[in-house]
Amino acid sequence: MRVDVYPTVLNIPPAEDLAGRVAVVIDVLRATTTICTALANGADTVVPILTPEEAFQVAADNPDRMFLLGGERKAVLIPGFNYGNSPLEYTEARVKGRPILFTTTNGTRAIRRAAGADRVYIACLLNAPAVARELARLEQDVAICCAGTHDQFSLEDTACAGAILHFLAAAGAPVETNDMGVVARDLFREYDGRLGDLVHLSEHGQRLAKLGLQEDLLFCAQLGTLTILPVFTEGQVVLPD
Ligand code: 3SL
Ligand code: MG
Repeated sequence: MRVDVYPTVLNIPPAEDLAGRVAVVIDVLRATTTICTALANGADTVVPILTPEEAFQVAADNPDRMFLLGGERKAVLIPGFNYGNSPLEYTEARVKGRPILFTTTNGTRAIRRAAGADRVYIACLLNAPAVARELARLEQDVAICCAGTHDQFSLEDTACAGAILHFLAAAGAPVETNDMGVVARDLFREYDGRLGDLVHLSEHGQRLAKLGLQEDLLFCAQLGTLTILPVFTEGQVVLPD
């Protein structure tokens, strides 16, 4: 199977190039980690939305759905939203059974751009080994779509892509990859066992640390704590039955 890695939202192939492939979207800091955490804690669905204005509109048009509004701009809570983009905010007590409208700077854009693939998985370090096992089972070609930060390569998303390639190899899957995939796999292997260091070293990690969000960095750097496989389908991220 062929597993190519794309480093930023801008590099995500157009829908016609994703057709026939499985996509995996990654934004370790912090959108996909937060989405996975919310769903693991029982959120009904997470709807990736491109702008705060659109989120307010969808909530106003569907008062019966009782949507929660979550996300960030410049890494902080959007005025009028219920929660920001810290996975630690999405506790079971707050999200169980609730649908969430979610908008972030890079992550939700990446999810929406990957929509042309046959199936779109949402991944982060927490569920990377589980996603790799699922890809090995499917034996279909894969596009690993990193969100990156403001259209630039990011260490943490690339390492997570590398983790998926590493665990695919561990599962015995014969994988061909592109140059970005080779870099990603080597980066993960270099930092395996000290992903917290890598996340702290990353540019965006340092930005979040300056905002006092060190706990988020530690949380997002955990490897393999979840086995869920969220999929983006019909405009929303859900856990399949
Ligand atoms: O860009 C995004 O999608 C966010 O996850 C970035 S932040 O970590 O909330 O700043
Ligand atoms: Mg990010």
